[in-house]
Amino acid sequence: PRVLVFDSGIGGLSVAACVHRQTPGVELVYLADNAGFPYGDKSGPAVIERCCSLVRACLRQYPSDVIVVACNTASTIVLPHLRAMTPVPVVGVVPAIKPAAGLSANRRIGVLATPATVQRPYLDELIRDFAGDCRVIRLGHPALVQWAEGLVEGNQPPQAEVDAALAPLSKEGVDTVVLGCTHYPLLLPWLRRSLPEVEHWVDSGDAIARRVAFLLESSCDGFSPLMINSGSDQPAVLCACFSGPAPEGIEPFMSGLGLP
Ligand code: DGN
Repeated sequence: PRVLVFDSGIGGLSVAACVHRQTPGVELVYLADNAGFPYGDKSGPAVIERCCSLVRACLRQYPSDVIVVACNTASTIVLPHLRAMTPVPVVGVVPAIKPAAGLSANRRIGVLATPATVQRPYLDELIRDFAGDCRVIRLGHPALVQWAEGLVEGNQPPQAEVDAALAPLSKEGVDTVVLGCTHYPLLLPWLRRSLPEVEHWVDSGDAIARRVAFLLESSCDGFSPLMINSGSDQPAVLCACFSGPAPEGIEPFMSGLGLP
């Protein structure tokens, strides 16, 4: 089986790493639209048009069994359009409000995402439906994705600026933070240093990986993640397709994530 994982840059690799851990025999095709990065400052229709045409082109070259939109910013708007375009099952990412509400002891949750995601009505609905009695503080910061992308070039995020960016969450005393952008798990060491009092950092990678495993089991004849885990030493294949020039540091960066 083959899974297409898609993001505007390297952020979706945090999700691809979870899919790889959960179903190691599956071939992963990673589509990084680094030419279109970042999606956070594009209009909704522009993001929809871009995602649909890139995924269509990528599926032609790499027919896939499941498509993962490993980008919260895109998932808030493109899923119905992709589903109308292809019969291949599409899995999107949403900020993990529900698990965070289950974990927070002091009932104060931070949602860290791109400025576009924090403003979308979709997030209002998730909070209304799943945050329960928790107070939710949203923080959209434009620089965090840029710092995560900089890791590919070997640039370390500036800790003092990360501290300043996260200060509103520290002020509110949140004990749980939702990583509502797939780039942010890549920044965890810096985020933890900024907010050492936070007990739970919650992202959606493992939940997405479980959903992908379930879809593969029901759609691919004879595929069982358990069988592949124990019986196959075939490594997953990772091909990165870039719609612009591939950043030079991408290969060692991918191996750092445990991807071949
Ligand atoms: N990784 C994307 C997300 O989860 O929202 C953000 C990337 C972007 O283009 N802003």
